[in-house]
Amino acid sequence: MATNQARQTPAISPLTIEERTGSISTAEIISVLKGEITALHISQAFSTEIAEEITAKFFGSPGLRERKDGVPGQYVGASHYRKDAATYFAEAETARPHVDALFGNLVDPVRALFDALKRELHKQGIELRLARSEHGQANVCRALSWTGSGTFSLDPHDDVAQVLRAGNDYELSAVAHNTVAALNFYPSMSEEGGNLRLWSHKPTVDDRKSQGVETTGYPYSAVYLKDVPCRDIRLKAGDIALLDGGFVHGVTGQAGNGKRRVLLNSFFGFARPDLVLWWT
Ligand SMILES: O=C(O)CCC(=O)C(=O)O
Ligand SMILES: [Fe+2]
Repeated sequence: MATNQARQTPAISPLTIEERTGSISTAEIISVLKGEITALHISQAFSTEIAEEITAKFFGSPGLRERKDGVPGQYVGASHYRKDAATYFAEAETARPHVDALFGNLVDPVRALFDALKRELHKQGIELRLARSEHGQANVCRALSWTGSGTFSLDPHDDVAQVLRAGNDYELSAVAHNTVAALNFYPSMSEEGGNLRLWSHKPTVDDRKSQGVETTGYPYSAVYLKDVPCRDIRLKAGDIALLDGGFVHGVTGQAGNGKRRVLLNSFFGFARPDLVLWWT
């Protein structure tokens, strides 16, 4: 029997969002990783100087590319989305000098967070490391600027489908059964819009099948999400957002005639009780 897409009713899961100003702590990161809270928004989490350096280096990067995988955007770095492990890790190796160059000679705040989390998890008997294969290893982050126009500059999606369907040649597939945490640093923000919108819904495999997004988790239609409550996280340059990527989320349309929205993104999660993997 063919499934009627509009008839599949999304189950509602409550959102727990914490928002504050200051420095992110490893305890907060671990609470998202363990699925205790849905999202964390830290305002003014890193300096304007670093934000401006990353933004300038991103737009001037010789490694800046247009996405060609059906998601409108520009990027520096590598995305595992819709790629086999050999292709992804080879791209990660090639892109590494460009990712490293985004920070100029300033200290990379994503790596600083990674190192702090690694130390804390180590104390708890848990290893944190970059995902790897015989073809290479993941980078600490990738940089992105979405170029979709209309209601969303990045359409509603979840980050789990791409992990679940990453394929057996990826060690990170195991993380899909736990929380896939998505970490975003925002070096630049459009004057209006560009909000991170979260819907009160964590799609199952059946939900994805009904929407024809089983392997990608992208994009969920307006009809499907129509009766699902949502909340917007309003972002500024210098903010960090950390979320459970299993919840449907997207980026609202952007306006204003100046600044482009840029983020640094990474994913991480438990592959085993004693191992957390990190990738992009
Ligand atoms: O740009 C954002 O705020 C969200 C990015 C995102 O959801 C993703 O890269 O999967
Ligand atoms: Fe996402």
